[in-house]
Amino acid sequence: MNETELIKKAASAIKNAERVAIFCHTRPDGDTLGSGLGLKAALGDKADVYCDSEISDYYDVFPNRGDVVPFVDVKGPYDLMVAVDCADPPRLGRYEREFLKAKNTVVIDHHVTNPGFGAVNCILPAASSTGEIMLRVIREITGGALGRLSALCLYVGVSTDTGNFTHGNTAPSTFRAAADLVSFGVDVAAVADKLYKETTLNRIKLLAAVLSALSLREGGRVAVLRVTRDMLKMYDCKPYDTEGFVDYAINLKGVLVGLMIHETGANRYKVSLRSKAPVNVAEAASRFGGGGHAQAAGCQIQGEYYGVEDKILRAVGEEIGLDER
Ligand SMILES: [Mn+2]
Repeated sequence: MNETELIKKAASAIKNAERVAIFCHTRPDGDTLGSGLGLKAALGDKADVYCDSEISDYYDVFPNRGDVVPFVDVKGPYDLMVAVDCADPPRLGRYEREFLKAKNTVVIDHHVTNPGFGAVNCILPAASSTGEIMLRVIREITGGALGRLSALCLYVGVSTDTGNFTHGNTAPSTFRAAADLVSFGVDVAAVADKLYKETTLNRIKLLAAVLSALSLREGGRVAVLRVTRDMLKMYDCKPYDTEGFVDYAINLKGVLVGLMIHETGANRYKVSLRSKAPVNVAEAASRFGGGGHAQAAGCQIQGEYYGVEDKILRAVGEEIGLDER
C-alpha cells in the first residue's frame, strides 16, 4: 500500500468509529502528545487521550493538555483504539494489553522499527514525525479543514521531533506540513518561546551541576553526562527536567556519541544516546532492549553505575569502530 492509501485507511477507521481511545507513549515527548491531542481536538467528545506517564510542565504549551489524564484506567467502551508515535506495544505502558486484545486498532507512527501491531498500520518512516502524518490523517477525515488548536498541537509535534527543523529528518515535506500548520493559525514565535527559551532557575542549577561533571571517553569521541537522584532532589527537579541536557554532550566538537546516564532507582539507569551521522546509536541501545532512531536512542540498564557506564561505552565503542572501517 502506498502512503496515500495508508492515510486513507487510518482516516476512514477513525471517521467511522463512534468512541475513540487515543494512546500516547510512556515518557511522552512533544510528538506523541501533539499528535494525540491534535487528533483529540479534531474529534471532540468522541475521543479520549491516555498516557501512562507523568507529563512535564514543559507541555503546558498545549492549551488542551488537561485532556490527557495520566495513569487512569481505560474508561470505555471504545470501538476504536489509536496508538500515536508508539514504536512498539510496551511503549503503551499499562494500556498495552488492552490495546493488543482490541479488535479495531490503528497504529500511526514514523519509527522504522515499528512492527505494525495494529489492525490498521499507518507507519510512514519517511515522515519527520507522527505530527506530520497526523496532519494528513486529520485533513483526510475533515476533507481539508483543520482547527487552530489541532494545528498548534501538530506543529509542536513536528517542531520537537525535528529539533525545531534542524535535524536530518527535516525534509521538504516537513516544511510543507509546517507551512500548512502555520496557515491554520499557529503563532510560531510564541511556541518557540515556550518550547526552546523558557526555563526555571532550579533547572539551570541542575544543568550546571550535571555539566560540571561532564567527562570525555574513548579518546574524546564519547561524552558522558551523569544524573543522580540526589541531584534532582537537591534542585527540586523532576526526571523530565533533564530533557535536552544530552545535547550538550553531543554538541561538543569532535564528539561522535553523547550519553546521559540517568539514575532512575537503586541500581537502575536510563541511558539517552545521541550521535553524529553516520554513527548509529539505535543499534547500541537495542542490545539492552531499547531502541529509537539512528542519531537519538534510549535504553535502560541495571547494575551499579560504573558497570552500566562500562557496558554502554563498550557498545557504542563498537559502533564507532564499525563505522570507521
Ligand atoms: Mn515521533
